Amino acid sequence: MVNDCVFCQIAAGLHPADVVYESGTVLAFRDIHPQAPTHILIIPRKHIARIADLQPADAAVMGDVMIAARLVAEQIGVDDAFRLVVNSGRSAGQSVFHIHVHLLAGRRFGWPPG
Ligand code: DGP
Repeated sequence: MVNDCVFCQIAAGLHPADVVYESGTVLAFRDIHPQAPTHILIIPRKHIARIADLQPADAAVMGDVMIAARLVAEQIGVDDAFRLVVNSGRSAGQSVFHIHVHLLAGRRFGWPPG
């Protein structure tokens, strides 16, 4: 755990969050600034700052993150249509440096993304 990382704090139960799914390796909770009617963040419990920092040893936990995205989409009834977004690096829009997958649903999404 990285003490000054808010997502590590949420994973440790030290910071409040509206948790919708948890397992030994993954946590999913509602985004505090939703960009769609459904906006959930799926994180590995392990602190990894960015996709750009991933190592081969992280393959299993990142697989767990993607499977959790599918489970959460089913659980909340949006599995017919949803978007997953991962920002890596500040210029790409990343503001919290603990990997998170945004699960967005409940409205139409444009392409290409902004
Ligand atoms: P990104 O810009 O891709 O790094 O997304 C970070 C997201 O995290 C952003 O949509 C807002 C959300 N967020 C930041 N701090 C908190 C928090 O303390 N709790 C929750 N639930 N979401 C947070």
